[in-house]
Amino acid sequence: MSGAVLSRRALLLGSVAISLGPSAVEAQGTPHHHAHDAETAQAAPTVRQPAPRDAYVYIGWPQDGAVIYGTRFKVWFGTRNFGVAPAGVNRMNTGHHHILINTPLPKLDEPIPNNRNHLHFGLGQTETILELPPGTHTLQLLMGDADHVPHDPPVMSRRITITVRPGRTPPASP
Ligand SMILES: [Cu+2]
Repeated sequence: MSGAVLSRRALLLGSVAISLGPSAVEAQGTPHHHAHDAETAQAAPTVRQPAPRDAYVYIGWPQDGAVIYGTRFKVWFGTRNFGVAPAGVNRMNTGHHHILINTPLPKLDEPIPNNRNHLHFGLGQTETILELPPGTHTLQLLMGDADHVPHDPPVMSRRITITVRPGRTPPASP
């Protein structure tokens, strides 16, 4: 199995090298640990769990286009025809939430990255308090399975745009 993965990687690398031509030499000059990261990602399970066609997830609050006063604000998540389960729990038609902040969709056949633009809610949370600087931001929800891999088809919300303004509104929740 790992042999198949390796050969697929080799094919991918080969095609990249061909399409990039001379600049591929520069790309290969990137530090070695990047290659190791790629290996780690490839070694992780990449079988995508099925999701019902009618499953969806949405951002209950804030709404698309909202102007929010205060850099700390609550976000809550909703699902339909799909359940929430903590990370590590394999159960059909469930997953845990991820918020993508100011970033496009990640690769759907790999675990969702874990960084400030990709927040995991691996305990099964359905709301959070975000802290974002003043300005315009995009938010999108994407469910991941027990191993943080998006389902097939992906269960994700629309990407919304919000504007955060400095201000002193009372917190939305205690
Ligand atoms: Cu996750």
